Amino acid sequence: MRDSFILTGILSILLSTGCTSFRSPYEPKQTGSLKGTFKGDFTIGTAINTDQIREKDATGGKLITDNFDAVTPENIMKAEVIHPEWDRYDFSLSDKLVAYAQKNNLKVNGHTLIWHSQLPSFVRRMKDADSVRQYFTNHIKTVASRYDGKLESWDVVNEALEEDGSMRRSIFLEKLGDNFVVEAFRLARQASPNTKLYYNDYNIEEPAKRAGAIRLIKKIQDAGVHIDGVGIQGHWNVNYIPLKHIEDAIIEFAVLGIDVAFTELDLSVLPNPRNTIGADVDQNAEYDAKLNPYTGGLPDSVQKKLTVGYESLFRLFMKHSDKIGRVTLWGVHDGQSWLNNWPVMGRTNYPLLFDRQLKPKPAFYKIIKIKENYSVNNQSHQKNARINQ
Ligand code: 9MR
Repeated sequence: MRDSFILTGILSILLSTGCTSFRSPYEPKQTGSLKGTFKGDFTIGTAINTDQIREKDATGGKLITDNFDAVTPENIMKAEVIHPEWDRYDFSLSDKLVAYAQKNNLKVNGHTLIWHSQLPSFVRRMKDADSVRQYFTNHIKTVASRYDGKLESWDVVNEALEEDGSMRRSIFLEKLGDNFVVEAFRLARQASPNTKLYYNDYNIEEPAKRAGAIRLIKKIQDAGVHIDGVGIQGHWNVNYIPLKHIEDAIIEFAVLGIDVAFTELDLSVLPNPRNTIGADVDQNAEYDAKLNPYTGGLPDSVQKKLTVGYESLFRLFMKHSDKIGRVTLWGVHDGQSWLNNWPVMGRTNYPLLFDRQLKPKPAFYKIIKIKENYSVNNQSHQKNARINQ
């Protein structure tokens, strides 16, 4: 009984993570690619994992280079991977990523220099402020300078805010004080003057946290320190996509004179047991079959919700494309998504534009259509305007 329970668990993790051998080939679509569709509007990117950087999957590789013009490493540039010990850095995978991107004409967004999560254990054990400061300075200088000009952008600081807009209680706030974000940008600019610098966070479209982000960005600017943009992560649920807040955030951030990017877009279709929003990686809950209702496939009604969700978001992105530099999806296909394992391990989620077989979903076709219609409407609008002159 216990064995069969373990076997079911392993199988569901394998299925949800996309370890399936029955993948049919990705075929280039007559209908167009994502990057071709949004050329001239904004860069379109995806997060990629180690196997994708190592080019283990030829079909998936073609899908990436056909559809995206930018990539963000999902995990391999995080401190615990790139800087595992006090005096040892491991650039093997990030160098490979840069080479892969150069070969395929992809821009790279570095993710991320300073984040309270996924810190190496030697940092987590630090007790005194001097050690933390030394780590912080060395880490930014060493990593950012190695890739100066080779990356399009850096998420310099990730998730430094609480939901109420105050500074998150992290090791950096505790040991370095609330100027650490300004300091991180100052160091990153010195080390990497040819790479754009972003502040990145989830839920910063929500009013209180947005106000906190605006305060933080103004603080950086008032200190005379360079910042290029803000990344709204965009981890939403098909039942909660706060369009009005997102639009207000785009407008208010753009007023600060910086670029707005959507950096980690995905739409969960599964219930969140704690009913919270966002992407706090420390949240988790016990597995319960009731929380995993679509193991046999996505019902049409939910597929429609997903399509409508993506459609309304891309309509908004098009409306504000003059303020938006990049839209990045957090993963290439459903099998790869972190949402199969957060906040509950081993579920089957469907948050992206390509399914586990790498097949484009209805949402993919819909957003390509929006752009086609958008262009036609805009042309006839302009034509009418000329006729009325
Ligand atoms: O997708 C990432 C997942 O594979 C990792 O296990 C997780 C652990 O920290 O981080 C995920 O990516 C996060 C990103 O780095 C920052 N914003 C929230 C993302 C989803 O948790």
